Amino acid sequence: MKTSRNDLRIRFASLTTIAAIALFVAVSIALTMTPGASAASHDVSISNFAFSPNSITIAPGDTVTWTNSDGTTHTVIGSNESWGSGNMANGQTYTHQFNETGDFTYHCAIHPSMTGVVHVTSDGGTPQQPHSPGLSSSALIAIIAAVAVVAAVSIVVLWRRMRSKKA
Ligand SMILES: [Cu+2]
Repeated sequence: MKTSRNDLRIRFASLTTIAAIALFVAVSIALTMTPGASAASHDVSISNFAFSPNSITIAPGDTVTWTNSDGTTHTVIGSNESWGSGNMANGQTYTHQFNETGDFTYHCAIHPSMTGVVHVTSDGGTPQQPHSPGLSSSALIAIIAAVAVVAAVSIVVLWRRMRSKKA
């Protein structure tokens, strides 16, 4: 009796551990493989009457922060005027999030010769990673769900066995 109960306890413990590890691995894989999981922030400095860099490539959802490092007041205004800052004195910043892909040219409203462009591309300008097997997110969700269900069922079955043995 004692040995069998201990035996069950060991089996229960190892199964729980295995299930937990499997779940952890599945979630880790899913997180590393989910593209664009983290939005990046980019900095553009305004100095010597120029945007630096005056051309950047980012991914959708990324933000760009312009900082006026000149003693002169500048602005950042999109060419279509749908986005942009007000007057920026020295040290002031303006941040804009770009959610759609495209080329967004902009300039300084006070000094129109100051121009720049933000390229928003799906790969954010980084060379496409050799994205292993290319599992779709729905497939990943299915795998995670399956692992979770198997783990839960195993735990419940073993728990019940343990209780019935006890009784
Ligand atoms: Cu300016």
